[in-house]
Amino acid sequence: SSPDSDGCTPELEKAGLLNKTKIAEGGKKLRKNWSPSWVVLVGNSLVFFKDPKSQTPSSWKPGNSRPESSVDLRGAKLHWTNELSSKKNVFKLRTVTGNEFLLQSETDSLIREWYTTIQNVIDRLDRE
Ligand code: I3S
Repeated sequence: SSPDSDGCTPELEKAGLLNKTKIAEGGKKLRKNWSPSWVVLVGNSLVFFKDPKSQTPSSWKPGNSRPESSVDLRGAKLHWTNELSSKKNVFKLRTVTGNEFLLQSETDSLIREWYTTIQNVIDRLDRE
């Protein structure tokens, strides 16, 4: 059986290293500050961890490490953007509470996978 045969642990959808910056908090614009972040998509949340070097896909669990922040994906919006950064492969994530993040990877296929996987979770939550 799977390690979560009781179904009490939310499903780990995806984990990996992305460049991240928060650009708004509650609708208020913030100064950009890009940094690498270990990003974990689990259940209805996108969870950010600070120190990518100490993270592995199995170390996201509560108690194993402390998330920097966590984003509720219910009602969130994703948009590819060429205007908000000079970097390539950037999309914006906006939460219902008006928090906005840019996520980026130099690897086209990788950032497309993240976009699709996060959008699938948002779509699933929209149908609930
Ligand atoms: O939107 P901006 O102001 O061009 O964003 C750049 C700044 O955040 C810059 O930091 P300083 O304001 O301390 O110079 C960053 O180093 C750049 O990476 C930001 O631009 P990009 O195009 O990389 O998102």
